[in-house]
Amino acid sequence: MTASTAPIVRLLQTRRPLLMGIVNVTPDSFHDGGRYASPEAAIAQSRRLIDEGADILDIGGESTRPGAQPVAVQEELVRVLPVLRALRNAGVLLSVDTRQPQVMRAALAAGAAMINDVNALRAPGAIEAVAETDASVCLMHMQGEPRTMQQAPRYDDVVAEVTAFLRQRIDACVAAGIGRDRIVIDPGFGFGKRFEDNLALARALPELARLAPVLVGLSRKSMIGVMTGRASTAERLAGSVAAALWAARRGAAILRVHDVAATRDALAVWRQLEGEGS
Ligand code: 7PJ
Repeated sequence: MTASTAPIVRLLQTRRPLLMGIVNVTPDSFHDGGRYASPEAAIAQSRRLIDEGADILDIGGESTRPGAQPVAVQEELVRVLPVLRALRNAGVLLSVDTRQPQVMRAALAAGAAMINDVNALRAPGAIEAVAETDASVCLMHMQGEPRTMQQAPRYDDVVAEVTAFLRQRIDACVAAGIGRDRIVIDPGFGFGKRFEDNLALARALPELARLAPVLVGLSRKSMIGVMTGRASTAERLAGSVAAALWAARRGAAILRVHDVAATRDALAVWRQLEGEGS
């Protein structure tokens, strides 16, 4: 496959934004931790998200919510690989949410077409694991690491710092042989960010989108809780859909969501009201 036909780019040429459905094969993720912890439950949830219209599934075996403890590579593999194997011919692009080069390699060999790394391929060996394949990658900004990142996030100029970081990570990937058309970026809402940092980054989406296609993950996050006064993630659906629409209108290329059907319906209505067809 040549770089110009990288699957994510091909998909983005046909539809924007793409919907990425979240599949957490974990006991402890912030919204649905434990609900799909067995491979069987995760596979069933994946099939539901495909039926709802997901373009991409993002399969994760390690929770990166604030305070989460790291997971052993072996455990991550046991969680993620059966799901990938079951879905490799399901007709959607499969992404794996991992920070571990060993997991990246195994996942790509098992049929994943994209690596979603909240650590932006900074682990030793991570860039090489992706560069040696034709997979796409999402490079996310995070200040600190999940266990402690929300304790005291601080920035002098959050937009400038996140932009500089993402630009530097894009350059590192390109230098290692990952074509620009395989790269997606993400400001990392909630990853070592205060409420006001998240807001500033959301408002900077059009600027960020000039660097590379932008993936936006706001679904059910605490920022939505703050804006709606909804303490429980279960009550943040409407707020999350509003945020997804808003992000889509400001250039988000991929929306990472728990609720594919609701987000898709909202986008369809918005588009047709705007006179853009469906
Ligand atoms: C994100 C993510 C995000 C990307 C998580 C959750 C929390 N990856 N992984 N962007 N969030 N790229 O499931 O919402 O915002 S874990």
